Amino acid sequence: MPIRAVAVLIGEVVSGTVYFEQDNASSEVKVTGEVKGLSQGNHGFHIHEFGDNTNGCTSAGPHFNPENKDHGAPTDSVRHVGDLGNIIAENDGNAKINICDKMISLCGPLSIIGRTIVVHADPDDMGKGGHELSKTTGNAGARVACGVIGITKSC
Ligand SMILES: [Cu+2]
Ligand SMILES: [Zn+2]
Repeated sequence: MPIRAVAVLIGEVVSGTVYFEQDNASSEVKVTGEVKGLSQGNHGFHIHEFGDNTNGCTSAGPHFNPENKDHGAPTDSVRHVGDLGNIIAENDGNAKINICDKMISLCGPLSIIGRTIVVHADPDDMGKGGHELSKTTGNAGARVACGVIGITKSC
């Protein structure tokens, strides 16, 4: 039976809904949904460590990184588990999400359930921008919306 999860993203201007689906414990996770209210272009999109929004998206902590690696692109072998790259907003400010990721999981030690998904103001440079923050955050700037990932009904 597939495992499903959902996050409702809330920010001052930006909002959205993100769905996660995994067929079984060893299969990739399908990430779909929509985020609106963004500026046109790329926006960093990550799973952060904590499911804590008590002080807004800041309380979500750093990128989910249980294997203690440098920040990278989703396709890199050296990456944070939480590194999902960028989502792309069209000129209407809407970004459609359609990602398949082999690293995150909805169960086991790499589970993202109870953690936070964050959308950033700026593009994620995937660790290659040469900025002092490239290897930790991808220099993706402010956290413009976030939401805690929770288990949802399976069908
Ligand atoms: Cu982030
Ligand atoms: Zn990262």
